[in-house]
Amino acid sequence: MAKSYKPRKSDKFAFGVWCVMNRGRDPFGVETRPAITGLEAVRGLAKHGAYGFEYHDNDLIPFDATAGEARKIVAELKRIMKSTGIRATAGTTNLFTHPVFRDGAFTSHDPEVRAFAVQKAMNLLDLAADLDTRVVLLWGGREGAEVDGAKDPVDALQHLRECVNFLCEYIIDRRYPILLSIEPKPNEPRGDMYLPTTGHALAFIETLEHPFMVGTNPEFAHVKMAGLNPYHEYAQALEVGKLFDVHMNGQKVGRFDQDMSIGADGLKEIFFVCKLLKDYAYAGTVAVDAHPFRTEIEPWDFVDRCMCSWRMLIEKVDALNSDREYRQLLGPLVAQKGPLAAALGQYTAANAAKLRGHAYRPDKMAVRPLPYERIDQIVNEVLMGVR
Ligand code: GLT
Ligand code: MN
Repeated sequence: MAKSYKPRKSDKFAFGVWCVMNRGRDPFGVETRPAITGLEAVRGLAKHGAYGFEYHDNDLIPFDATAGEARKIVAELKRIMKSTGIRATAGTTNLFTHPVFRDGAFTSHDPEVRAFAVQKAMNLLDLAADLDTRVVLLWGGREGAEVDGAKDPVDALQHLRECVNFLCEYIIDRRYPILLSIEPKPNEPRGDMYLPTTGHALAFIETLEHPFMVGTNPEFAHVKMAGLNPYHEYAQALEVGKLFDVHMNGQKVGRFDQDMSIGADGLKEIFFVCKLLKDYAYAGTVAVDAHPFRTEIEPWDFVDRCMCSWRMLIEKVDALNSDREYRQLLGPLVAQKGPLAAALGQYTAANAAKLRGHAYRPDKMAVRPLPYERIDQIVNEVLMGVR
């Protein structure tokens, strides 16, 4: 790897430990990589220069571990964190693997299943507080449906709201400095999942009792599965101060959840996500949620490559933002001021009269230059390294 693209702590790269632990199993084939434990994954990530790691409760502590076993694992994890400096940047509760969650956790019909899910999430919040994790993700892996005759989505959303409200109160009660982040996904593993996009998550958050405690972490692959534009999705969360984390990867549009490396597909699209985060000084972690190709025997080329690609993207963002021709073309378009722009800023009777009274010339307005072919070509030239 070229030296200048090595990760720096200031890049704030984080990886899901589950990404590194992923063994290449898919619906048609068994594992192609040997098992590694969560602790080994954390150690490896630290060695490869990651700033942080994200974890599920059960990536670190097996579902059926005793309290004593859990204590031992957490003690060892803390030792690794202390000696390497790696941080536990985000945590989450696995509410999708065990068959008890086969028809949802927070959206199950069964109140005992919902209560068990909330208990598991409260335990995860305790662990997160202990590890100084500030963001806890809510990815509703099983929150969805295949059979619309079997579940009313209004009921499901109400159950979900009740559980998230409960967890917010728990965080407040315990005085944990933790924010919750909803990760939207349109489908897979469920036929349809609740809160399928960033917009759905943002609308839902506003209906909570403590909306300020809850944000969202869009995932590049999930946005592309829905056939939407990642730049726009991330922007919508960022614009309202709700971009609490980001999950990055590569993905072909409309496919199953491929979770490929950053840059493996959708280079131009992820370039614009990178530009958004840079342009608006996003301060959170850049978390990779992907897995090595099934053809890999071990995960570390994947880890290095994702961080390297992101750093190259940052370099390209800087190149575009400082490109003279790009600035000359774009500058005048975005910086148009004048009395009409000012009047649009606030409704008053006088401003409405101003807008009404202006002598518009739509035929003239319709032919003002918009040099978008040239702008897009400059972007491509920057990305292809020929400028
Ligand atoms: C799972 C999923 C991810 C979520 C993780 C958090 S687990 O791998 O594909 O997108 O972020 O639970
Ligand atoms: Mn994710």
